[in-house]
Amino acid sequence: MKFRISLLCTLTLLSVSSVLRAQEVAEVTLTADKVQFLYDKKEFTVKPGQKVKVTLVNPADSVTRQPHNFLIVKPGKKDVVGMAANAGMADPAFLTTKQAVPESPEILHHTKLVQPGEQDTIEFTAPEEPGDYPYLCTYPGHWAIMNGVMKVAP
Ligand SMILES: [Cu+2]
Repeated sequence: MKFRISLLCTLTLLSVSSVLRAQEVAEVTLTADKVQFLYDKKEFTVKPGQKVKVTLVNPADSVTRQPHNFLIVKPGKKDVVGMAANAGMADPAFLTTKQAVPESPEILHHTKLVQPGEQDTIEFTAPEEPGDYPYLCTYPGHWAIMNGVMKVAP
């Protein structure tokens, strides 16, 4: 009887650990360029429904002193969100309270506006739907070149 219970426990632990492996967190660090408006990665890949941890690092630079952020948006919506960011400049709170994040239903997740020498980490669950999910920096004027793609693929 004791043997059977311990076997059952072992089997349960084994299945739990294989589930955990499948749900391994995808940890991604994006570092902004010190001078140009660029991330150091143009793409990264995660699995559908996977837990994802993204850290945006903004290296200090005494010359540019440039803040950046990181937004993931729905497939095909990079330009719409980028244009909304350009329009956001009319709002005095855009670069402060709003962290340069425009109001748009196309935005899935975002960091705060990361100042030089700082970093921010966000955690989210990847979409279940495979596809190319654009990411971009919505500090005005950056998004057209400061962007990339999070690929969701099984
Ligand atoms: Cu930027």
